[in-house]
Amino acid sequence: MMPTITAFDRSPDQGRGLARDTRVRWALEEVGQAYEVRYLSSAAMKAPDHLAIHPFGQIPTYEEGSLCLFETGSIVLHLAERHAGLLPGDSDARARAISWMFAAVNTIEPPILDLTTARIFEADKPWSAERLPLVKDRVRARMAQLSAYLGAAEWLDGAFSAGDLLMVSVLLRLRMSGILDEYPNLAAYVARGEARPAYARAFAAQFAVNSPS
Ligand code: GTB
Repeated sequence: MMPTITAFDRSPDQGRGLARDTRVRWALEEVGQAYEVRYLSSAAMKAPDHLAIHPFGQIPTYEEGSLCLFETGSIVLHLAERHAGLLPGDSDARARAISWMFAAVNTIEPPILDLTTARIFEADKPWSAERLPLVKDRVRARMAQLSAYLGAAEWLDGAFSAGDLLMVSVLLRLRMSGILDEYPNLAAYVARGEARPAYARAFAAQFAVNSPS
């Protein structure tokens, strides 16, 4: 059965691939699963039909027959468990890859989101300039740890996995701040992720809908 995901009818990022449907599209492309997209306006995201499948009224969601999922971590894990290619066969390596999935969305993404909030949504607050260096330092602290762990490795734990897919997707959001480039091995890691044909297909699919015309 062909799954259906939801996405912004027009992403505010104008096709830069930062909205979270891109990571779900990427996982679908990695495993070779065709999919459909239902595009939603901001109002439609908060309407009862959508709230019935996403309690927080957000995108993306994933529907496959009677199964409805929300949260990108859980959607990518579902795809990785049902299809070959995103999790190792060895059970210990699989558990480690899942740890990296959680690390991406639970440990690395929150300070990056906080930075986005500080740079964009709180920029006009009187305390913004004073707070921003603290927020950047928290991001840099995590980046330094991740950079030290990755070292010269190609991926986080052996072969490319769903852990890398989520980690690259999260790190991509740092690029605009300039902080990603302060860690050349992380910048190269993100570039390796973006160079994967499946990522290119996912990016192109969302770009076709969101790019300014
Ligand atoms: N934890 C959830 C998950 O991982 O699925 C978070 C989902 C989420 O934040 N979805 C956002 C959303 O639906 C879209 S991706 N927001 C609408 C709302 O909450 O009402 C976040 C996002 C939005 C815009 C940009 N951008 O313009 O660059 C980037 C990312």
